[in-house]
Amino acid sequence: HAEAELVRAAAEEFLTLFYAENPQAGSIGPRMAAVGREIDRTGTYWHTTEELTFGARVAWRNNARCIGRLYWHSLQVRDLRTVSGAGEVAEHCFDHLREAHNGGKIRPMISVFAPETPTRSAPRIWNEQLIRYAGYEQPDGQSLGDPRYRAFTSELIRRGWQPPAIPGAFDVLPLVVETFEEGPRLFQLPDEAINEVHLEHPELPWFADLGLRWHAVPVISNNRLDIGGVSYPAAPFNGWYMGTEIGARNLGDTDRYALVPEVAERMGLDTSSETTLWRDRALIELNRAVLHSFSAKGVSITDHHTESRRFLLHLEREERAGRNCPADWTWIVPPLSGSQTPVFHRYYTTESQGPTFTADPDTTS
Ligand code: HEM
Ligand code: NRG
Repeated sequence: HAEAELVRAAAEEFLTLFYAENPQAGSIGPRMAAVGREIDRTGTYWHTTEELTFGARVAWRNNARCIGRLYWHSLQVRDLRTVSGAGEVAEHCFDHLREAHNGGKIRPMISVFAPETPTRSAPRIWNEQLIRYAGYEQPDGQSLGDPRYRAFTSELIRRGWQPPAIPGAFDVLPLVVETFEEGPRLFQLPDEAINEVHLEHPELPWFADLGLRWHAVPVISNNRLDIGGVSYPAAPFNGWYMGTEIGARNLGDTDRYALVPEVAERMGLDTSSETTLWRDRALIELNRAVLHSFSAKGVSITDHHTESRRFLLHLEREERAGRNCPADWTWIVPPLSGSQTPVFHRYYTTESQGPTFTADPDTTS
């Protein structure tokens, strides 16, 4: 029927790409026939480990929002497709955090859990990332923690999560794994899985007293991985941070930690007029603190100038390989000093191609 025909067409397109880019895999004919029969019988098919690995790497290579794609070929793929119980999924996510952190030398990695099939629904991770900080609205109306996760935090509390006795600005939320059989279940992260960097500034001694920190590894867990007609809703992946993600956006945005006014005040800047550019100056020091602290602790991080150059190198390589490389200007250009980076001064093609990552909307917000 219609559904199976869509799977068949997507499978054919993917296998054609796989065999074109992997000549050592031999000829496509027998595999295409076998996949066709498997789809006839079951409505879906099981990727070989090589196909899964290639598919995940190409989904990264295809993501128009990611500036870090130069290293797409180095992605390590953990094949966890036989894992579908909530407790097991959670345990493997914690292992992922440890393995990806790798003592600070972060390894780009993806854990692929059971696929969606016509007879069995796949596990799902509710959290946007494996590590996220709780957001609270306090009785006096003030916000504590990460405001972005206020609704999610309330939902978790409603479902039985107990925040620390004294709530803080950086309380790690539990992981929610939902399966058809078990429904949504909450799992507290073990301490060893949570690696964080306390923020200090290379020249401003008072900066450390702000008590700021951030987690070392961003593991995005709400993106669906689609490869050749097979969908993997739970496929958390990570690379390392670009400093601006933390220093400019997470800590700087007015609807996030909104730290610019406080930093400006501690710096003794003249905030009486916008024309002193006190916001810009404070934001720069926040970002210097992030890059400095991660480097000092030996945790992989990159700055937006270096990453922009690498991205253009990636584009050149893709072009030379005869491939289309979609990019979304509004996501690629860094939120700080955009025009000082080469990625600002040009346009990109945007048409999307599979395999893909797709951001699922938050389950609760
Ligand atoms: C988005 C950098 C690795 C897939 C982004 C963004 C940055 C970035 C700066 C924009 C984020 C934002 O504005 O919120 C990097 C760096 C990496 C890396 C420095 C280091 C290796 C990876 C890996 C994957 C990946 C390993 C997947 C296998 C994505 C996707 C998005 C994204 C899907 C869009 C996320 C969304 O829609 O919210 N990346 N990335 N990236 N990256 Fe990467
Ligand atoms: N801005 C988000 C993370 C988005 C993806 N960034 C990466 N991805 N670097 C934040 O937590 O600030 N990655 O896979 O490395």
